[in-house]
Amino acid sequence: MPIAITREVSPALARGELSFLPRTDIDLLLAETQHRNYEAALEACGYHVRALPAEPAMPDSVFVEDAAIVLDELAIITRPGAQSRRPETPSIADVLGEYRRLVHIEAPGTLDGGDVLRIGRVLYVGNSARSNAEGAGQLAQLIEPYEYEVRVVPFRNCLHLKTAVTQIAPDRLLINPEWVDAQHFAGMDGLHVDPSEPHGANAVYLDGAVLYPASAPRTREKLEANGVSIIAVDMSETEKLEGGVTCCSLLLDHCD
Ligand code: CIR
Repeated sequence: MPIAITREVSPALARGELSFLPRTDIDLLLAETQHRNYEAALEACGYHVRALPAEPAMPDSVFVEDAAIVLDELAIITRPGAQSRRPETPSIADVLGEYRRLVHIEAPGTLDGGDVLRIGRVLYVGNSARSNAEGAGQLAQLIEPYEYEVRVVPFRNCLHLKTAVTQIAPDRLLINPEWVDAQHFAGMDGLHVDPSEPHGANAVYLDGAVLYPASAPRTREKLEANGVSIIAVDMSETEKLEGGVTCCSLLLDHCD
């Protein structure tokens, strides 16, 4: 059965890192309810959810995606670019070690999982304030024996590469063309977000459906008109901390 690793919302969520958005009030109870609904949506899609306990001293720890990159053959434990987030990785390594061989990004490399978009055997790595060239280089060396390759992608004006682009079908991306250029993704067709929904490019591509934020209804209409089946989730509170739908889980699709 496929597994989704999640972590309960930290009571300190409101003190999380912010790079591009102004700080606004967080409704913690609502954030917890929304997170449970997100987990329920993953369960409805066939995932067994393993929810780690909340970490009161780690405000951004609900965003488990940044702590690791999971491939079928191994998992890479990252070294997050924000110092405040580095304590998040050991507990993720503990649980991932039950399912995968583990390797680690080491200093001075930095890498956030949100900057890594895997399409087949290619891992596109965003060149960001969180993920440096050393981190991307280490990742390339660690996965090369398994016949994966890394391609570094420049982007602008948002936190992570996957804020700007994610996969929604075998050969199709959902993309904000203001933040990343489609030409970096050879062989992929790009569907543009509605210009009024710049954060609408972050979607979780599941078998047969796409988990998608309720905050981007116009882009959702466009997706549905293009035959994409949507499971909508309201993530308004974690979105205030620059998190999207990909950020709150690590998905392990092959768990024999
Ligand atoms: C941060 O700045 O690190 C958090 N406030 C948000 C992380 C979102 N993670 C992601 O997009 N993968």
